[in-house]
Amino acid sequence: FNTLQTVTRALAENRVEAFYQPIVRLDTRQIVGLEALCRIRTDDGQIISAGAFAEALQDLSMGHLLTDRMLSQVARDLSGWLHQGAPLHYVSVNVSMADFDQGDLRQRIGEVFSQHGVPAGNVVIEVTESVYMDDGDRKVAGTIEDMRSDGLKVALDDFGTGYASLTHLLNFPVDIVKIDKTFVDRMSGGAGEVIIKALLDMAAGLDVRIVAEGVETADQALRLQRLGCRYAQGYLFGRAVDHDAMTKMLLQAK
Ligand code: G
Ligand code: G
Ligand code: MN
Ligand code: NA
Repeated sequence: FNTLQTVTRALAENRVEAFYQPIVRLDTRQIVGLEALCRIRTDDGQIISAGAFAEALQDLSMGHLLTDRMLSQVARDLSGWLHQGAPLHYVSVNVSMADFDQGDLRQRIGEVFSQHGVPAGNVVIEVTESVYMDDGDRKVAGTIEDMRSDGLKVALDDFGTGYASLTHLLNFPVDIVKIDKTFVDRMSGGAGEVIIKALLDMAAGLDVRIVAEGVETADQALRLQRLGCRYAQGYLFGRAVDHDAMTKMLLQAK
């Protein structure tokens, strides 16, 4: 399995695809947003998840090609869903350091969504904590500031996995913080719960929205809700599915 070769072929053969995982309100379980996750469909119809080609997503010469593919599908899909009146506030797209290094991320995003008539406010750009950590020259910080002034929303992904997580919130103002699954996993044990509580208190002061990730059990959902967490994502609410399956789900919820 040569990753870059597999991905190059998949791009050429149009087998790179955005799947969508729901992000819900914990109290009503209504879908508020979707996270777009990159998938490859093999010749025989199998689905390869992004984890298996993470190397390509980070690659300087290939990462932006995958991101462009994701952005244009997401723009088209989101435009369709909004026109059909789907009760959906946003779709979030993951970007990597390779995208920031490319230098024209802000323009690429702006163009593709305006081509499809999608307002910037319906788009969330997810940036992982590791990208923030590598930003010595504040190039990422500058791009994020510009994107937010364009009306795009920005989410800090995998929050809590790096050191100095709290410092990042001061240096990089964002709209959404996604609490990493590792804290949700350790919630019933105690420590994770304390940390989530502290983050929620801080969020209230900073005017950021918190999304808990990787929620798999009803017990976790209940504990999060008791702590005052309003939004969550995870297998309990749904896995990532393709455009057609998500369309059915959204129109059912209408
Ligand atoms: O979907 P999955 O669990 O396989 O994702 C594994 C990792 O790949 C996650 O960290 C996720 O954020 C990342 N990922 C998924 N889709 C994309 C994408 O389109 N671009 C980037 N940069 N990362 C993605
Ligand atoms: O790094 P990021 O948060 O973007 O990663 C999202 C990844 O987490 C995706 O690959 C998605 O498939 C995976 N994921 C989403 N919900 C759950 C969950 O409830 N449990 C587990 N184990 N993985 C999840
Ligand atoms: Mn993400
Ligand atoms: Na994450």
